[in-house]
Amino acid sequence: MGINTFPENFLWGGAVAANQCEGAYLEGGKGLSVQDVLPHGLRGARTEEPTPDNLKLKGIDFYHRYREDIKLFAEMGFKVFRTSISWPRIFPEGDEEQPNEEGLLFYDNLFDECRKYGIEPLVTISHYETPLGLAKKYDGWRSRKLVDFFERYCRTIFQRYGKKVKYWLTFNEINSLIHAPFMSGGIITPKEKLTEQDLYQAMHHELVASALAVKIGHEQMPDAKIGCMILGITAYPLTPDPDDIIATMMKDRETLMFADIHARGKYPVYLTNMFAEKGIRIQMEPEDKELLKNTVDFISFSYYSSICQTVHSELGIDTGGNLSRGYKNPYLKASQWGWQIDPKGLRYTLNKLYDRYQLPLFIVENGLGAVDELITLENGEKTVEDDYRIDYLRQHLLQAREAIHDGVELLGYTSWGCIDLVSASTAEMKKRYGYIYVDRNDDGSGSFERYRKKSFYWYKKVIESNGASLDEAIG
Ligand code: BGP
Repeated sequence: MGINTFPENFLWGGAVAANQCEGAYLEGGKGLSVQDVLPHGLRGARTEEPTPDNLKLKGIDFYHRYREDIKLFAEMGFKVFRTSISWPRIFPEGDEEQPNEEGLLFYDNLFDECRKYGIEPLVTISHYETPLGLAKKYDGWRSRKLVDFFERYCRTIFQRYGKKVKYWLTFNEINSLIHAPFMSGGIITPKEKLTEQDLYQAMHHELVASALAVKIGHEQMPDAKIGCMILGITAYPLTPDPDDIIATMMKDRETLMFADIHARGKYPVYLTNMFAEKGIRIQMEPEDKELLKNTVDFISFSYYSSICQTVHSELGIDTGGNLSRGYKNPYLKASQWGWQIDPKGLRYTLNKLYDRYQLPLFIVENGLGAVDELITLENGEKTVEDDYRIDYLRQHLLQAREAIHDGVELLGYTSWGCIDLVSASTAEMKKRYGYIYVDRNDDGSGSFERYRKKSFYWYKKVIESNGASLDEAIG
């Protein structure tokens, strides 16, 4: 391998999640998921029933158009495609004894379609789509019972897809449970009524379930690679004040504690001490300690931006944003949604994680959510001239390459929302990430037609050249 290249078998691709693209929310025997009653993402309240303003109910109609979409991914040269299995397609209420065959068949076909083009599926087992039945009956992951239902779900899908899927992720952004208990953990009790004890207990259940998935996954599929997935928010000190350094270390731990447990197989001392200080007592079952020792094969994470930390709140400006907030970095620009753009932070994050765990890493989300304008070229082709997106992705990939040069073992890169989809935090269509434009709008209008953006051709070239074309200026 040359100095400035990506490894030979680097897994180039893109990522989506079932709930943000499939639609068909009641087809094929699917039950409701928490997303079906969250029409406005994290911005608005949960509804009692699905409402027509919820764009996720139809998504981008991927359920019916996946063949066309995978063909487009293949045209770009994807080596890997990350998606999730919608848990309520397999177990509609979550607690059934037997799975829903029609749901299983859908993913059989989807993975076969990927394989047809030599695309490796990378599957998230739980991506913010806990069956609503489990939320209503058990208060989601607050209940230990969820570990059993999750185990049944994992055994079912490992058994069924073990020969088609090699790469698995347990919980999407597992650390988000603390910030978004309903969306991330199916916890129906309002956030303001939850104590830290409640949240960390739910977190413990997910961590045990994640380790159990690794254990049974390895037993059922000896060649499988199973990773955790962390919301990769990197914090910098706003000033050199040693108190800001410590504040930053504490902020980072909010993220790293999840990777620590997945990679080291036990709770770190700083966390158990924090529990003791706060009087938090985690109810553990006798087998939990042993179970947690089933550590992951690799660490995957999402990376969009970085934040600053400071004890001098008068010096900083709140970043706003969704899941993890901090202070603005005066050296960085932000996206239209206020997410600070920091490509070098990706190199830093990769190095930090690799130095800490010495495990292979996988960037499974990264990208720019932006408003796109569909235009018609002289030859009649419809497209989007998204140089801003190309620039964002190019800068990040160049930094990923630097990290590889630093010695980081990086398995692959799946940019987020490789085809436009409904956003998670705000449930909008106009926040687009894709290489492929989908004619679908916030008011529910649109034909669902697909169009290649300028970034489509750009990414195709990046993959074809295994990253060498990143050195070219944007044409
Ligand atoms: C992550 C989620 C994704 C995704 C992404 C972008 O937190 O794992 O599901 O959507 O963020 O966020 P948004 O869709 O809110 O722009």
